[in-house]
Amino acid sequence: MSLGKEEMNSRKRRKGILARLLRALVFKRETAKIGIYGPPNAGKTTLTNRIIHTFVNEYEDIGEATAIPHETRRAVRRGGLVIDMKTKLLQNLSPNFGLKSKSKSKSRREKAKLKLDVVDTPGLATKIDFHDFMAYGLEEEEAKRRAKEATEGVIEAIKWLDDIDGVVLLMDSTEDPYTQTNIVIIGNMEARGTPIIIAANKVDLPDATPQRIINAFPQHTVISISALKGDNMAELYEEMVRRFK
Ligand SMILES: Nc1nc2c(ncn2[C@@H]2O[C@H](COP(=O)(O)OP(=O)(O)O)[C@@H](O)[C@H]2O)c(=O)[nH]1
Ligand SMILES: [Mg+2]
Repeated sequence: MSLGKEEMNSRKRRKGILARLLRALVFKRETAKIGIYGPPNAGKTTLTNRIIHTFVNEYEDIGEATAIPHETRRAVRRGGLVIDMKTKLLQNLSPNFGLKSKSKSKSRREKAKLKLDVVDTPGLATKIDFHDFMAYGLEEEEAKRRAKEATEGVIEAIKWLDDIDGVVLLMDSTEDPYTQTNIVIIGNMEARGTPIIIAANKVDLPDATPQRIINAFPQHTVISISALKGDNMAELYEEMVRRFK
């Protein structure tokens, strides 16, 4: 007798959650590997750069943020970051960052740290067409090479999921969130039991409607941010420490 799809998914999810719990209990995970995922141009590289500028080094970039889709064609990892809730004022973090609740004891606050490796991933897409690159002024040969690399990048990003403890899934709030790509990524992560935070990016733009994202994925936490301007980053970091620790 073959199992129903629902049952299979639910078993898979239970297995994923169990494995995660066991790992957390037995190995007391020291460092969480956090993947920055999302469709092309959602702002993954911009966000990863900002996290590194804030918590490691103002002058280090993981990669270049550009308007050309699929500019990041390999997953890039930066290890050894610490999000420390005592860090107060770096790049637009509010002066009260990490000190929100007066009732929190000092020791609890000190523990509110997340050691992490961030992985900036290539954009996930269900369709990659070299003509789209030509629209950015690339020659046909170069456009075809990029399209091939972008396709390999998507596969690489999905493979990385096996090694990832938590995902920040970025979406562009000016675009329709209800895409096949977003639905497939979310379904995949839910089945694995991987914790997800959805970041509704680009809220600095006048036509941003993060509410559409909230409505599309009501089962998930959605934090509105501007990775470019630095808006609301403290909320995102706090949620990351809470969820991924
Ligand atoms: N207005 C605005 N633009 C952004 C924001 N985040 C990224 N961008 C722009 O969106 C484009 C794609 O960003 P990038 O980080 O390369 O996206 P990736 O493909 O997901 O890595 C670039 O031109 C960025 O400057 C944001 O919060 N607001
Ligand atoms: Mg990128």
